[in-house]
Amino acid sequence: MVRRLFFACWPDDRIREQLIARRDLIDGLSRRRVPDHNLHLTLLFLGNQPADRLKDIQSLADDLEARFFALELDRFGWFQQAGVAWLGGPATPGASRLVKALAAGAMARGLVFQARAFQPHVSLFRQVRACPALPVPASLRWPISGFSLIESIPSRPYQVLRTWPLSMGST
Ligand code: 2AM
Repeated sequence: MVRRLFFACWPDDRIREQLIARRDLIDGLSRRRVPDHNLHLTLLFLGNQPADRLKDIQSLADDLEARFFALELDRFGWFQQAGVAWLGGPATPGASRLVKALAAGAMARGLVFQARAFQPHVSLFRQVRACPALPVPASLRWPISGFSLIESIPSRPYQVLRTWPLSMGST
């Protein structure tokens, strides 16, 4: 049995509202709007993993020491090939460190996954075949005080399996 898993920043209600407001600015790009309850920012996509590796996957997050950071989501974009329209921003050092540490922990445990370059984004619409010029949104500052392990099950809302806090001390 396999489970489709990824680590992500999961929005609280305030950030979700802000994401929805920005998604509304580009409404109608396609009929596949990402539902409110699925909005997230992927840190590391693990994909299908043997179910019996779930404990190892959690232990890699348990062992990780990472600090609070913030993301600035200040632009809309479009991944043409994937047909995804998104809200995103630059990869800050704190975010990149966390992604690297997650990937290193996954590799150290022998997990097989396809690492993609980290490009912070929240997917807003899928199946966007053509994209008009997009507006410039008001920048959204998203303080990231934790990260979550998420499971994707077809036709169901993403499930937050567990959340780990990030430490608040200065670097
Ligand atoms: P996307 O939103 O840009 O499509 C669940 O599928 C999450 O994992 C989505 O945020 C998705 O990104 C991301 N994802 C899916 N396949 C991926 C891959 N091969 N590499 C990195 N992220 C992936």
